[in-house]
Order: sequence, then structure tokens, then C-alpha cells
Amino acid sequence: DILPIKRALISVSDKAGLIDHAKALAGLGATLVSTGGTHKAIADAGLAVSDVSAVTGFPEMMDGRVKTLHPKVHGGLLALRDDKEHVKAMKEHGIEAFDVLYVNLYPFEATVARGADFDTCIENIDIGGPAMIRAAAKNYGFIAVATDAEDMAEILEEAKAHGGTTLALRKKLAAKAFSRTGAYDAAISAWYAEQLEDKAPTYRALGGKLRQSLRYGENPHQSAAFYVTGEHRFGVATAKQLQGKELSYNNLNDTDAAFELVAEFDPKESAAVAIIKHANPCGVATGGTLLEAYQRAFECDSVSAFGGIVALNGRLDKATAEAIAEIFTEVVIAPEADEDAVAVFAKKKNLRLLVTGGLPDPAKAGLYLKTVAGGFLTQDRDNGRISATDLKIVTKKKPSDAQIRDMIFAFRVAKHVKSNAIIYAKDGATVGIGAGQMSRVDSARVARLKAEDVAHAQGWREPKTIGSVCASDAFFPFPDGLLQAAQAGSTAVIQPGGSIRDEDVIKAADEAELAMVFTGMRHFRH
Ligand code: 93A
Repeated sequence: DILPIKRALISVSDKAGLIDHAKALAGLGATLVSTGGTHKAIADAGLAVSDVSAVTGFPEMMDGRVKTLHPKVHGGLLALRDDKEHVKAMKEHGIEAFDVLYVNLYPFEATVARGADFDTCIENIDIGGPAMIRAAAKNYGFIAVATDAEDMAEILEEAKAHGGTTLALRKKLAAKAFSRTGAYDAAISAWYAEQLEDKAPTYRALGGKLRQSLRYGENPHQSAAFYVTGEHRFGVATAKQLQGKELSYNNLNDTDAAFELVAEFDPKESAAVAIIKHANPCGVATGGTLLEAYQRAFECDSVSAFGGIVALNGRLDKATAEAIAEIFTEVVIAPEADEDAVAVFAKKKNLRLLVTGGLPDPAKAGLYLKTVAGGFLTQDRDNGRISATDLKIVTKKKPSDAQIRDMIFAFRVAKHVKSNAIIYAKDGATVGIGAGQMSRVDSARVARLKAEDVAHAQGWREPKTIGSVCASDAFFPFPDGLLQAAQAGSTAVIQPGGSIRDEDVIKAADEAELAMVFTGMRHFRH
């Protein structure tokens, strides 16, 4: 089943590595046939190559839309050479067989990604390329098909070792070829659906440029796309993906939540790591090395961290990458990554690694959008941040410096947690997070429960909420939520204040011997 390479057809848009591959093919004694641009590149390198128009007897025409769509090409790709009728047809019509097809397609995905206009995207839909790829893949018994430089390298390696390609390799390449054309068509259909529904002009009017048609939205029956506004220099919208599968709508949403959260913490002051699930953090930690911060963030709720998204505010190093790689993680995002850290993830094919070059500025103004039935709401980005000087101590007990540091940390985290948000924190790390409950008391209870579960699972004597601080994204309307925090073991509380029952809440805090501060700023996130 060894098929020698006597004749190869090459038609590639991405010409990286082309000359080396053409040389190697020629070195194996193969005759080369190519389309216009590819032909020129090979001929310029001084190699013998014939033009496909010499094979078809037709010039490339209609701006190159028709160059390889001809029986002399497709007959040579599809003919079953052990079938008498096929062989007869080849002889009759002067069709010569190809043993290798190397095609990479018009860069449709990249054209959409750079925000090209409709007509340019259409012109970048390859027709002849996929037709040849599918023909050769169907006829894997008699031809090897390469859809990228890696495939070509594999073909050459085998041909050098065995004098031709094996059936096993040809089958493997055929399977890959169909998945390539399938993905290509999926990208086209997703982009087209987006255009038809005429959403693009609206989004563009809002200042967005289509970066990517997404496979689907929050759920598979929702179409979705990713637009870039250029509002932030560094962030999810400008991130470079170093590895892993295509990011989904939910990935992007959660990754943004994670990265905007760690950006609250200046890397010059401390390392910060956040682990996110469903847009809420299940652990955030600051201080020490990135590895230590990751371990402490993970410890907050290691069960939920499975399948999470990890954001770092500093350069990803090897040790931290190794710790992250110990469990299944969907996405890792960091401003930068060491080469040996990237290498750690290379084995984790499904893990997506993003680098951004910097952090989004949490203090930057910006626009926030949300649709409602029949309209949309806009508001400023929540870029509010409090510091120690904004705090008003309202209880008899004064918080210590360490408590103030933890309270500011916890309140910054609360800003990134769905309301009602309650955060217990200690030593610069969250130890219990209650998110998205309809009552504040329940959020306080959920946060405590999570901390107790972790303590139980780890075999600790007591939950880490003992001696913690408690942050609430909005005021306590009644003393009950505050008392929950006291029962959980918190000794200091940070909250906006401003309830008509503040007096009752302060009294309850004094009775429970809590220190409490008001921020005067609320961080609802609905
Ligand atoms: O415009 S096409 O759809 N019509 C064709 O007949 C055709 N044949 C090959 N595009 C076609 N190709 C594509 O041209 C290949 O898939 C490849 O991406 C590109 C190579 O063109 P050139 O060799 O002129 O740079």
C-alpha cells in the first residue's frame, strides 16, 4: 500500500514553508503542478513546476474564481486507479493522476477576524480549494492530501522513509481534510447568518468591529458574535490565543470577568489570581508569589474550581502553570507567559491559553450595554474604587490595619460578584463567597456554608471564616445578614451603608463586637 509520489498538485494561500516542501518533493522525483501565485513562488525559487492552466488548457479566469475546477484536475484527484473503467477514461481524456494534493484555503476566518467588509469576506470564500481537498480525501486510496504545512511535513517524512505514502497515513489525512473543510464551511455559515440577521450594522454603529463569529451563544440555539471596540488596550478583546480550541461565548464572558477582577490588583503591589465559574469567582487571592496566590485561590472552593477559568495579574511562570495543569481548567489568561510555562500547557490540548500584554485599567471609564425587550440600556462601566481614606468607621470597635487591608480586598472582589454578594476574606484571600442569591442573608449563609464544606473536606479544625472580614456589595437592610457574618466568625464588616435602618445595623454590630466601616459606594452587579 505504499504509493510513490510521482506527481503533486500544490495550491496554497499561506505560502510559509512552501519552497522547502516543493524542493523536497522535487528531490523525491515528483513533477509539480501549481496554481498562479503558488506557481510563481515555486518557479521564482528556481524549481521546475507547470502551471495548472497548461494542464487544463484554460487560463485562470474571473479573478481566479475558476482555476482548478476542471476534469483534468478533478479526474486526476478522483480516479480509482485499480478500476478499468476509470483508467480507460483517464487515457481517453488525457487525464493524469496526482499522488499528493497540498492545499491550504483562502484565509476566510482571518479575513472576518480582521473586520473586512462583506464583499471582501465573500471573495475569500474558497470554492476550488475545498472541492480539491474533498476529492482527494474521498480518494484516499490513491492520493495523500495535506491541508497544512504539518501534513506536508508528515507526507515527506514518510516518503523519505518508505519511498511513498502508506494507506494508514492517507486515511488519517483524509479524516483531517474533511474536518478542515467542515470547520471552514461552519465558519462561513456562522458569519453569513450573522450578516443576514442584520445585527452587524447595529453593533458596528455602537462602535464595534466584528472580531469573530462565534459557534453559538450562551446556548447552542443562540447565534453569537464577538465585536471589538478598542476601548481597552489590554483585555479579552485583544488577547492572543497561544493554544487550545476556539473560545466559546461563555468562555469569553467568563474570561473577561476573571481578567477584569485580577486587574483590580496592581501587579507592582501584589500577585493576584482569580478562578471563575459562570462569571462569578470561586476563589481570589493576593500576595506572595503567583503560585501561592493560585493555591490560596484554589483552596477557597476547590470543588467548584474544576473546569474553571484562571486569571493572573502577572507573568505566568512554570511552577504556577504546573499547579494549574493539575486539574481540568478551561482557560488561563495572563498579561504574559514564560516559554516553559507555555510548554507545560502544550500537552493539555483543550486548555486555552491567552496572553494580553497588559491588564485592563479598572479605573477607566467605559460603556456598558444590556438589552431589554424592545430596547437596550446603557450605563457607565463600574470603575468605582474605594481606598482606606474613603472608609467611615461606624462602630465602637475600630478595625486593625490588617482588617482594613482585607476589607478593601474583599470589597474589590465583591464588585465582581453577582448581587447579592457576600465575601468572607482573610490574609488577602477569599475564604467564602456567596453570589447571586435573592436575599442578602442567604448570600451570607451560602458563603459560610461553602467555607464550612471546604474545612470539612480538608480536615481543618475550623472554617477559615473564623477571624475573617466580611464584605457586602450593598447595604444590609436589616441586622440579620450582619448577624450571619458574625456567626460565621467574621470580626469586621465592610459595606456601603445608607439603609434607613443603619442605626439598627450599627447597634447589632456593636452588640456582636464587630468593627464595621461604610464605603459610601455600592457595587451592584446584576
Ligand atoms: O477561487 S477559487 O475558489 N477557485 C478555484 O478554482 C481554486 N483553485 C484553487 N480558489 C481556488 N484555489 C485556491 O487558491 C486554493 O485553495 C489556494 O488557497 C489558492 C492558491 O492560489 P494561488 O496559487 O494563486 O496563490
